[in-house]
Amino acid sequence: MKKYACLLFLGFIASQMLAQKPVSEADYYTLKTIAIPEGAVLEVGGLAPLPDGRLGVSTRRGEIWIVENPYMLNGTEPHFKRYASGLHEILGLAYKDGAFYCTQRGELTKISDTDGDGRGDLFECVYKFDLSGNYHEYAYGPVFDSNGDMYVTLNVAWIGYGESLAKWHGWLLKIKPNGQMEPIAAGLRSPAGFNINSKGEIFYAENQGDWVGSGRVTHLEKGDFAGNAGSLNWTNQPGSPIRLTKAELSKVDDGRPMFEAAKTIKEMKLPCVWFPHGLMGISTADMLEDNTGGAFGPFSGDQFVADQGHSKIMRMTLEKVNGEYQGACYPFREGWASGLLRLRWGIDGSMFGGMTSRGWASTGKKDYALQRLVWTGVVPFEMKNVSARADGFVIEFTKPVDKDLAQKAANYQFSSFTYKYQHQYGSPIIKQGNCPLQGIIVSEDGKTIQVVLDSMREGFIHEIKLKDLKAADGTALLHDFAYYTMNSLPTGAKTMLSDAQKVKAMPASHQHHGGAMPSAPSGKKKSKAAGKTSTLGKNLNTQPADWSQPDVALNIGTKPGLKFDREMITVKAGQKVKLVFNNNDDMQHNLVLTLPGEASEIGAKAMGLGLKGPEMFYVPSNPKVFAHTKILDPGTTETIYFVAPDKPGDYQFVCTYPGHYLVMQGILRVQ
Ligand SMILES: [Cu+2]
Repeated sequence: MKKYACLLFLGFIASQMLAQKPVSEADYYTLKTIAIPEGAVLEVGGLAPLPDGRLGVSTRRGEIWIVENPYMLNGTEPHFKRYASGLHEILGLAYKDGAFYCTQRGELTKISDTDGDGRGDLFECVYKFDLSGNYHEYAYGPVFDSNGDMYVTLNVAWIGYGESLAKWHGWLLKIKPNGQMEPIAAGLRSPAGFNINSKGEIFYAENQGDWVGSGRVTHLEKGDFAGNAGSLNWTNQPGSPIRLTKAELSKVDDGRPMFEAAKTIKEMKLPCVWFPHGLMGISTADMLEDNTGGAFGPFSGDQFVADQGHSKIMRMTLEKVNGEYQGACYPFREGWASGLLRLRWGIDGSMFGGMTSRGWASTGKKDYALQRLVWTGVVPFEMKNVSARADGFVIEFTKPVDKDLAQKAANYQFSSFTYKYQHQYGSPIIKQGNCPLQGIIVSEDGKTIQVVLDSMREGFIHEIKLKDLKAADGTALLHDFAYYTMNSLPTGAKTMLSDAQKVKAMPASHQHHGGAMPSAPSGKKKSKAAGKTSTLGKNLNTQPADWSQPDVALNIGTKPGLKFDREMITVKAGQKVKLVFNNNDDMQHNLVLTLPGEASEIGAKAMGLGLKGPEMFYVPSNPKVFAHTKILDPGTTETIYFVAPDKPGDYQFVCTYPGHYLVMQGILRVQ
């Protein structure tokens, strides 16, 4: 208690200081790195904090370690002891009543230390998983429910598309301690993260892929189909709570939004929150509900969602509208050391993050890492919650807002969009439109702002962008955007606005002030088309008419782990080049040729394209780019033609798909 009061006091002092300078995530949440001893390759697959303060860690190398003193109290070193080894890729770990439970590739295993020497010595199979041997048949869990039953999820295989080659892959399964299994939900693709919240409800996070336009979180109940077709191979099996077939699903496989597909496929469960690809993250992983009672900051009851590829965590808030969950996602804390796969609470309300990036590259550069995220005691100025109304949103903040800034219409921007539901990999952003702001109502205490909007759309993701808002104490907003998934528009009367609350019609030139958004269909068509042309001119797919033949033909492919299959290619100055880019990986990629030393800047600019990114193939319109491909789906090829620069040097090629540029680069040497 005393420590907590002290924290609050320090927090008060720090917040007074912060009000004076730009804010960063590290001002509020500190990452502490847990030193891993040499000899331990801690590619974390699972984390299980023990009640006595030690931490169980399972690895993709098939080991389980017990870390003593993971909190590094008084600056002392942690101590690692190997509890088990020789297991097969343990991607999930739990601890209950003195035993560890883990998912290996082929089974759910209970491990006990019967002689008390600190090493597991009794290995019991609880339930065996069917396997085809495909590399993509990952198994996750277990997560215990309050009855002591376990839940696991199984990935579909990857054979150029997601397919369930062995029974129950693509499913959420419930397994009793005696090994009795009950299939619960289907349609899962790559369910690396799932949890059971304090109400006993199951949520799982999905990665972009085939049938999955973007990352998302879905509330799963028995009989739900979450969208990926592979799992439907087993709906004819005894015990399946779902009867849906691939043939029935193919009838809606025409690129219509998932919201529309769900109108005819009654088993289909819509995500409660979409995490727009590249804008919020690129590969959702573990989930964790904030049940720390305030020890982790002002977000009690929210859920945190890890992103493996972007080495960060995001935050999610939910509300029930017309009987189903929907809600919003927000950025939270980036800068983790490696690919963030697992999240668990420590006994002090800090958050452990277990990381690995082998084969699943990440913006955090380390191959593996273990870190702990600790609240500094300072409350950040954030959107705490976004809640839907029939004609807008109520945005709640962690602190009272500066009311003058909150009244300015130019500080808000709203739009909506969705994705295709299709068997192809991922989706472009489609059906985008603006939601003009009509009214602003700031609450008396300054903690909430109600915005009244035009053109809200059921079934769409709504982007909420705030600019230049400050707290009443002068603190800048830490994150200024959120995405709300509007599966259902709340019913209710239209908000009555007083004259003071009504937004005055702005001059047309201010309508899209400073935003990253393309304008509405009727809007600034000219500038948009111009931007597109200058980029597309560098994407020549046919041999120029004045070439009799190319001087040189090159091939570049992709490899798993965000790599090109060649690190350097060499051409002569001024040569006519034909380049075949072959994407043999299981993710989308492009290839962008830049001036020497400019690849990272172009990659960073690509991430800043926002909602415009997909339609521009994530290629910024920039003179430092001299040729590029489009975004290639897995297993596809594109041929481009360009003339090598006249000036010799080490030019670069880079994939500008969001987040990939940090690692996916090579050299085009011009001699
Ligand atoms: Cu890429």
